[in-house]
Amino acid sequence: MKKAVIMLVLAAFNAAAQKKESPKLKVSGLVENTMTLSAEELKAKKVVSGKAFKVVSTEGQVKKTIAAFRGVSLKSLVDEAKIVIPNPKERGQFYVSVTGADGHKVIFSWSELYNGTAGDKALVLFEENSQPIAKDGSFSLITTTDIFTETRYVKSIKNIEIGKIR
Ligand SMILES: Nc1nc2c(c(=O)[nH]1)N[C@H]1C(S)=C(S)[C@@H](COP(=O)(O)O)O[C@H]1N2
Ligand SMILES: [Mo]
Repeated sequence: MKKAVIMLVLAAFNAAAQKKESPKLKVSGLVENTMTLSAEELKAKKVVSGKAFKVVSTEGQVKKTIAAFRGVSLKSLVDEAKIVIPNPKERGQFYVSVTGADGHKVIFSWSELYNGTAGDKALVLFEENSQPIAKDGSFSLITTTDIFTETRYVKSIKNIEIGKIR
């Protein structure tokens, strides 16, 4: 009897260890709704697709090309999380930071997303080259309006955080 219980406990631990957690993307900071999203949940939102995104260095060298991609706009996620801006006059002081699993971090200003062209062109991808992004985690970020796109190409995104400059 005792042995059977131990076996059962071991089996349960084993099952838990084998169950692969799918990577999640966190949207947090100065927002009303903190969100934790899986690739499946992103797919259920308004999906944007495109072709031939070039990762270009600041010297103009093409580092690589993403043949086809699918994702959602960064702005749509920020909108859903809803930034808390108590004083609208200070909206130009807010930013959105995007951080990879290795700590690599880039930012977008509120004005870039809401007053400029990057708003609908900064994309959180769940598919690169028509495949789920497996190697580097589930999500990456591209900004198709950037000329030199390398700096804001973030692989394996883990966090999107809304903040305000001090
Ligand atoms: N998370 C993360 N993303 C990153 C980087 C990084 O170090 N960490 N480096 C950037 C730089 S400098 C380049 S050139 C490209 C390289 O992408 P690749 O390794 O897929 O060719 O990723 C960009 N995105
Ligand atoms: Mo680079």
